[in-house]
Amino acid sequence: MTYIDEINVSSAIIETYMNEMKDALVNEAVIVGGGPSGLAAAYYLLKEGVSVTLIEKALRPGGGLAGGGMMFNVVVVQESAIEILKELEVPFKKFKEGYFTTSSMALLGALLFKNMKMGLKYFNLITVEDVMIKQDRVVGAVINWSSVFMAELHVDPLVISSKYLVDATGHDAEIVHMVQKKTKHSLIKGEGPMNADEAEKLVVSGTGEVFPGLYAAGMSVNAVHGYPRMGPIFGGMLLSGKRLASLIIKDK
Ligand code: 48F
Repeated sequence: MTYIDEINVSSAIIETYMNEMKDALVNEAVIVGGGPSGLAAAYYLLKEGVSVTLIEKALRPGGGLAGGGMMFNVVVVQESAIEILKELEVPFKKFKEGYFTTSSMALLGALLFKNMKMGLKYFNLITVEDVMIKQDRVVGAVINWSSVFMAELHVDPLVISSKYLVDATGHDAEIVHMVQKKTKHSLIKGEGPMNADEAEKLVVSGTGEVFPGLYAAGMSVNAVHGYPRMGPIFGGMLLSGKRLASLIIKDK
């Protein structure tokens, strides 16, 4: 039996993490937000061999997926996205014609596990606080420890580069807001009221490039275009991530 030396444990963590972070300085795709759309986009990009770095400001992954609907950790998925659940090997049940339910934990677990197996570079507890724009194109993300913001410290950030930066930050479309503020281009209309049927279609059709080098997926799409919200039906989030990946792959 190997004697367990605490210094070796610390050293293993520091060295491994720093090597992974160094590996993530120059990137093809950087996804901001580890909610359902960001995780689905990562899955379909990785599947096609695109390297992906995902930055998540929270401790735990999943964004709004983990809490299901009003903390009932069940989500509804419609017929058009059932193929994705099958592909991810997520168990689901038919509720009635066109409506299926699954555990938000099973969906989150499957997305994360499959992504990590394919080499996703996932960094939690890091916040994207700004973007790098050169020659009118978004070319990177400005990052800092989330704890810096929580403690209201004044600490300068670091930068990672991106060929494709994806705003998957949810209802607030935080990254598009940053680009709007810095470029003075009007990019955000603001999310509309609840209308699940419309919102689920529009979130998919509206997914795409918002500014050169910057893409929107998931709820940030609806915030950008002024589309409605949809509540705890998640097929649109998965399909938006899938569409985002196909657009980036086409553009490569
Ligand atoms: O909110 P979120 O789950 O976004 P989404 O993928 O899915 C929306 C649904 O959960 C739900 C819905 C669908 O029925 O309406 O709300 O569009 O995940 C967004 C993630 O982005 C992280 C945040 O912590 C969350 O996990 N995030 C937000 N801003 C930043 C960020 C930032 N500046 N830097 C890093 N992560």
